[in-house]
Amino acid sequence: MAEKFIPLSEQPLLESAHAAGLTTGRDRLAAMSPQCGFGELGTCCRICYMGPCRIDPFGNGPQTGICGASPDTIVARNLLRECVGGAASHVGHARHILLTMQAALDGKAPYKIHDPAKLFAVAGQFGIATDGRAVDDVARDLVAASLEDFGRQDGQPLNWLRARAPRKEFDMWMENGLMISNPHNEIETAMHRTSMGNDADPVSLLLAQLRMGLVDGYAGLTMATDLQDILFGTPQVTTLEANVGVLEANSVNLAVHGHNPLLSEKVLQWAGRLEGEAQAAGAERINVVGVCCTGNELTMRHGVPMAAHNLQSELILATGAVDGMVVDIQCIWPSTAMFASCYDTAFITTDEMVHIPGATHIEFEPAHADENAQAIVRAAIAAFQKRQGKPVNIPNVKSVGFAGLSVESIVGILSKVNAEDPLKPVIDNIVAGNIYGAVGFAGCPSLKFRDTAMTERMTKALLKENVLVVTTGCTAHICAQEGLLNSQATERYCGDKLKGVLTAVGEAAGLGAPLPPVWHMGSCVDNTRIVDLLAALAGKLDVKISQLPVAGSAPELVQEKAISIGTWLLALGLFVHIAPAPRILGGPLVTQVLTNDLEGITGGKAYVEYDPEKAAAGMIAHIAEKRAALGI
Ligand code: NFS
Ligand code: SF4
Repeated sequence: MAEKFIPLSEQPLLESAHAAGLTTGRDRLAAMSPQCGFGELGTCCRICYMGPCRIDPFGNGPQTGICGASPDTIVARNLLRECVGGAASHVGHARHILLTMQAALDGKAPYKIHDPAKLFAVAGQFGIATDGRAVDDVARDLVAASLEDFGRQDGQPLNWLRARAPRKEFDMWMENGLMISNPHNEIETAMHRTSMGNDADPVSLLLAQLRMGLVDGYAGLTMATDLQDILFGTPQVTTLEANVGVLEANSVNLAVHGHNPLLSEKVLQWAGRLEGEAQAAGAERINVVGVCCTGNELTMRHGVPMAAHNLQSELILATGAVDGMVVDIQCIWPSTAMFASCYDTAFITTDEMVHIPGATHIEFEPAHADENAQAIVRAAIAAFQKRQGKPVNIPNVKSVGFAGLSVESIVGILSKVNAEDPLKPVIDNIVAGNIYGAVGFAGCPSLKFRDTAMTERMTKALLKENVLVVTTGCTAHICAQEGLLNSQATERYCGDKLKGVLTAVGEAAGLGAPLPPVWHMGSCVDNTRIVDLLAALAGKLDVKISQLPVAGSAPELVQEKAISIGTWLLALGLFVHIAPAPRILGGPLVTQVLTNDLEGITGGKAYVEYDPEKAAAGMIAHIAEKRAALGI
C-alpha cells in the first residue's frame, strides 16, 4: 500500500487540532468507515415513507422498492435530485448578483459597473443595442432580460441559453428536446417529477437530468460569471501566493470563505480603508486571505492570497492566527464554527440562509453592504486584540503562481503573438501536436482522494504527455499549493513539446518566462470561462465542442454542484472523468447511458477511474481518438 500523502502544511495543523481536543475531517471519515454500500451504489430510496427501500446488489434480496421502483428508476431519481441541489445553488448565487445589480442601478446598493466592455459584449450577444448608449441603460436592459427569465411562463427558451449557448450545441439541444425555460419552473418540475409516483422511466429522467445541467450552465454559472465580471471587473493576469503560510502572525488575518464576491469584495475594500484602526490596535496590517471559491474570486481580480481549499477550511483555524473568518454560502463546514470557538477567531455567518451554531451572525444586505463590511472587519480587529500574547502555529509553507486567466486575458496574451487572429497560435500548436490536447480540472478536494494526491498526480501525468491543463474551484487551490501555476512548473513537469510552446508564447508576450502549464481560470461558477474558451476554439474550427481533443475532470467529487456542472459538460458533448463514481452504479441502464449511449446523442461521456495515472491515461486515449477523427 502506498504511503499516505499529507501535505507539509497540514501535518502540524492536524497535530495542533488534536492537541486542542478537536477532531478533523480525516478523523471523522475514519470513524465513519466503511461507509454504506447501498448509498454508494445509489440504490437506497427515501423518497416516500414506506421506505427507506434498499435493493440487494447481489440479487438475493429485494430487486425493487415497495412501490415497484426499479434500481434504475431509483438511481436516476436520486441523481436528478442531486443535480437540482447543485443547480439551485448556482441559480441562487446568480439571482443574488442579478438583484444586487438591479438595486445598484436603482441607487439602492453601493455597487457599480466596473467593466462596461464586458457589459457591452454580453449585451451584444443578447441582441441589446449598445451603440452610443449609456452604460447604465444597457445594464438595465440586461437586468430586464434576466428578470424575464425568472418570470417567464410562456415556455420559451431561457434568454441566457439563447444568447450564450454555442450555436451547434444549441441546435443539438433543441433537436433532442433539451430546451429549458424559467429556471425556477425547471427546478420545481424536476422535484415534482422525482417525487413518489411520478416519472419512473430512467431515460426520461436522464433527459431531465441533461436539462437540469443546462439550467445550471446558463441560469447559474454563465449568468453569475458574466454579471460578476460586469460588476467587479473581468480578471487580468496576476500573481498569487497560496497555502497556509500566507497568514501573518502580526497582522489581522481575515479569511473570506464561501462563494459570493458581493461580500468578499466589500470586505476587501473596507479592510483597506480600516487599516489605520488595525494599526492602532497593534497590528502591522489587515491581511485578507481567501478560502474556497470566494478566495478564487478575489485572487482572480485582486491577487489576494489563497489560504486554503475546502478541506483546509477548519485546519487553518488551528493556526490560532485567523482573527476573522467570514462566510456566505455553500461549502462551509459546520465544524469551522467549532474550531473557531477553540481559538479567538470571530466566526461570522452573513447569509439569511446560512446559520451555524456557535457563529456570530451579521446579516449582509447589499443595501447596507458598507456598514455590514465595516462591522465584519472591526470584529476581526477586536479578535486580533484578544489574541495578543498567545502563541500561533503558522506552518511556513507557501507557493507562488499566476491567476486571472479569463478568456479575455488569455486572448490578450495571445494577441501579442498574433494580433489579427489570437487563437490561431493555439490551434496551430494543437494541429502540430505541440499541445496534444487540453483538460479542465474542476471541483473539490475529497478526503477520500487526498491520501493519494489524486489531483496533483493526474495533472502531472497529463502535463508530461503535453496536455495543457486549466483549472477552477478548489482544484485550483490544490494546483497552486503544489506549485503547478508558475513558470518553473513548465520546466519541471511538461513534455518537451508543451514546454516549447509555453516558453515561446511567454517570450513573445513579453512575460520574460514561460506561461504556466496549469491555468487558473477562477471559481467553480467560472467553469463558464472554460466553456467559452472551448466554444471559441470549436467555432473557429467550425466543429462541435465534442470533436475537440479535450476532456474535463472532477477528480475528487464532493458537492452536488459538481454533479450539475458535470451534467452541463456532458450536455455540451465533453468526456468527463469523475471520481468517486456518482451514485448510479446500482442502476445498470443509467450507468450504460451515461458511460456509453449518451455519446451518440450529445457526444458526452462519463468516465470513472480512481487511480490517478490510469485516469490520466484514459483521458489521453480519449484525446487521441478525437485527434484521429479530426485527422490531426
Ligand atoms: Ni466548487 Fe467552491 Fe471548493 Fe468544491 Fe466547494 S468551494 S463551488 S464546490 S469545495 S470546489
Ligand atoms: Fe420505496 Fe418507492 Fe417509497 Fe422509494 S418511492 S421509498 S422505492 S416505496
